[in-house]
Amino acid sequence: MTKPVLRTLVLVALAGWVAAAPSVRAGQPRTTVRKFTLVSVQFGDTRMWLPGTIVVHQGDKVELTLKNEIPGEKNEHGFSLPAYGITEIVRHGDLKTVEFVASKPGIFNYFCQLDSAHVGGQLVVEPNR
Ligand SMILES: [Cu+2]
Repeated sequence: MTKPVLRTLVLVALAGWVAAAPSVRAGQPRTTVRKFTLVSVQFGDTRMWLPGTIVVHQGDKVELTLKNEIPGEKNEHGFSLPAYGITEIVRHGDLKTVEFVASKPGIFNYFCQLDSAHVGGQLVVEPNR
């Protein structure tokens, strides 16, 4: 094996090692990223966000992708999670992404803030021990 080829192989191996290294420093807790897709749907006359319950751990980074699949003339529905200061409008056919750190343990409601008749859901944040 020639020296330039060997050098290239070493550099590629090092780059892979660096890319695979965890992004946390020693002694710091690792952040878990929890991703969910929440879909606003209608069954019969009932409109709701599904899944109706999502469970994470305190300290998790939460990424929610919001989709509005409710048919009809009104093409905007809301997603509100007041405990984490989140209020969004989701248009039919668009995706909205929201991110937050689940810093507070507890059970928190999410719902459509535009239509009080919608069935809401709950974010469950399990406490750290
Ligand atoms: Cu709505």
